[in-house]
Amino acid sequence: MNSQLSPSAEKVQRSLKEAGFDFQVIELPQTTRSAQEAARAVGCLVEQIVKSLIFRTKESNRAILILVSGANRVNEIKVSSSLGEPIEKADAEFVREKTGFSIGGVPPLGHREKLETLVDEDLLNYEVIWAAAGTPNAVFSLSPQDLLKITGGKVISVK
Ligand code: 5CA
Repeated sequence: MNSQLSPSAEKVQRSLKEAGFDFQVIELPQTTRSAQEAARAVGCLVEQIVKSLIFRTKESNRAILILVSGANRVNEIKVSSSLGEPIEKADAEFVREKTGFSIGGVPPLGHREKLETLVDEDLLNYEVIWAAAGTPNAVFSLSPQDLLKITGGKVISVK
């Protein structure tokens, strides 16, 4: 099973296993590049899709991973004030450098370095949510509680 995962999706599957979780990464024929597309591909609400967004702290140049419900937009002012430092959306190169993955497939775990992680409280409204798994057509499903376990993320209001 899953012997045909592409290398980036396989990397995520391995990270999940190493963290002690059984979640099955699946690669779909359809694109899951955006939250809308992922929701359509797996047949769930867009709110159940986990967007793994990388922000950059403007002063200390750190990467912050914000896991956002697919329908929400990050309020940068609000998150900045909770971090005590302004943030901005990272560019594609910074994302690749910090995570080892390309935009559209960035997973919530398995990054090159351990990232400080914030989790949108709205994701806790659903029993099952879906996250990207390394490529623009790879995903896996889990509960919001397990998302907190695998990421060590802190729940906040982001929108
Ligand atoms: N696979 C899907 C759903 S699981 C996914 O990865 N969605 S995502 O929202 O986490 O990733 C796409 C996000 O990347 C977009 O919402 C957008 O915020 C960001 N993005 C897209 N293009 C760029 C770009 N050129 N520079 C910086 N960020 C970008």
